[in-house]
Amino acid sequence: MTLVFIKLGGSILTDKTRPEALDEQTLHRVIAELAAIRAAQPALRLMVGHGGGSFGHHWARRYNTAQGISGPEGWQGFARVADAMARLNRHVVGALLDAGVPAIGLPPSASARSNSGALVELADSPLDALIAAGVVPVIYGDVVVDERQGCAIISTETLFAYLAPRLGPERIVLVGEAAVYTADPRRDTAAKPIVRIDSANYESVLALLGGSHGVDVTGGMRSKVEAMWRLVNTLPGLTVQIVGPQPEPFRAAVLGEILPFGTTIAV
Ligand code: IP8
Repeated sequence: MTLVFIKLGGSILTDKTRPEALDEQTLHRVIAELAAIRAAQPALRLMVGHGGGSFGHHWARRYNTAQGISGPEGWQGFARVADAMARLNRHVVGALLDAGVPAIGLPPSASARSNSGALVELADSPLDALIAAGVVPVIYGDVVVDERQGCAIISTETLFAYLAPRLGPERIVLVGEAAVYTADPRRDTAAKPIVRIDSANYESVLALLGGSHGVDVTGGMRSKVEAMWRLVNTLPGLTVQIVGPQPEPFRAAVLGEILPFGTTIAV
């Protein structure tokens, strides 16, 4: 049984420059592809995670939620971020159900705990049981209760990094930017995709990476690459693919085919 974790990035599901703006067309296109892959490969097990885009990041920025509870409005901000993320989750789960996929949204904030922003607890046994049954759990970057700072924001990549040793995926597919680039492709026409990140080039790639486009309180591409690099180094055999949402790269990444597009992170 092959398990694949798939992150649908907030940048493809939403317009990150406008608060709570869902990109319905992209959502439905990606979900239709996912449903087709699942129908063609009934033995494949999937867990979906999604980012915050202009739902969670908008409110988190407004209340400074990633830094913890800092003022009288802190818990209101915490609740607003959770509410917005649950709303985005309903859209993703609804699209999966409409496409015939038995999907269930599970809010990480219901069972997670962190310490100074580091995730220390998250219920994994319901996920394990659901995945084994062929159900597709849909988790997401969320607020969590934090032992020291009151609350924190945990990104989808951090949830995946916590769950990967416990659930044993073969691949992690991060769907968003088409690849990791040598420079910001929006600003620099000479930017080139980096096909593979491994021990030969990891340090030099990291030196090239900055933040992300739009509102992102969890760090952008650099922190994603760092987190995924740590993970592939601790879990032999795991590969991470970074691809865009177009059907061909998306399908190839989920099925683990050799990719002529995107970036592979592997040791
Ligand atoms: O977009 C953070 O998740 P990410 C979501 O996966 C929130 O980094 C709550 C802002």
